[in-house]
Amino acid sequence: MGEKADVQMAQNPFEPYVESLRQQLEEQDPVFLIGVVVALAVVIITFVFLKYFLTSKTVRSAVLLVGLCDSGKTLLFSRLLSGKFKRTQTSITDSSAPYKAKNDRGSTWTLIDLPGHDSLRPQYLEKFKSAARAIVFVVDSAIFQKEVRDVAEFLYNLLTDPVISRNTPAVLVACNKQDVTMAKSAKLIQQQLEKELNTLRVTRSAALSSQDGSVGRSLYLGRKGKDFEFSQLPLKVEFLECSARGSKGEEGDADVEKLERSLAKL
Ligand SMILES: Nc1nc2c(ncn2[C@@H]2O[C@H](COP(=O)(O)OP(=O)(O)O)[C@@H](O)[C@H]2O)c(=O)[nH]1
Ligand SMILES: [Mg+2]
Repeated sequence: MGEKADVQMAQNPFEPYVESLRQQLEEQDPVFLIGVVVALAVVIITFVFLKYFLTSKTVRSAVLLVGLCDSGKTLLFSRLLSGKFKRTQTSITDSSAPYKAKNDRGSTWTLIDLPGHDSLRPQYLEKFKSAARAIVFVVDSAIFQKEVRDVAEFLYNLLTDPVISRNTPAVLVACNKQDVTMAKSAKLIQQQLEKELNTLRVTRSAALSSQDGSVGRSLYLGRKGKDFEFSQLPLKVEFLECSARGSKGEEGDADVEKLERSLAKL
């Protein structure tokens, strides 16, 4: 019996190496061994987490239409889905439908029209923000001058939201109603919003710190000590012009090509 084992040992060419490795390991400091095990564990856990985060990103497939009341979200919603003009009613609930992006991959997003009314907005945003792959922020360019304050506040709340700044969905600012003669251009709207957000972030963080004495919870928008620009944000903010109504009125096509192109790139 003992002879048999000896023969087997002699046959295994790796046996001497394994044996010396075992001896070396035994000579090592146990702290070193624990270190090796911990390092391996950390690497494995990192991989599992990475995989989890990457897959959870692909799960996010909602495209949210948000914006103040009457900015044209519901009309954009039906234009993107069917191309048809619809007389809209004030929406009090959300509606959603699958939207096929115009790209080769044939990506399908869930387009969600959120009600714009002030009292309903937070609860619906809360419901869908974690699923957002992109947020289409619709602005009424025709009366932008009058609404700039409200638009900036809404955008500020969106951009400083902890879930949104963690998930970093693409934000597409759709400067709608470009068919109206007095409509402001996307460039001008961007500049005005940057100016407005620049002051808003100072007043907001000051108000917060005087309230509870800490600024830890709130997120400071952009870079400190520099004038605010959208390019400072961790998420991509893109400004584009569109007209859900279109220049030819209700019978004609909408002018939403730029928006469709951006949605195809998501
Ligand atoms: N002139 C013009 N009117 C628009 C445009 N988009 C929407 N509207 C009108 O603006 C009003 C509000 O649109 P709606 O889609 O209900 O806005 P919502 O409250 O954001 O859903 C409706 O009377 C639309 O016909 C546009 O691009 N140009
Ligand atoms: Mg609506």
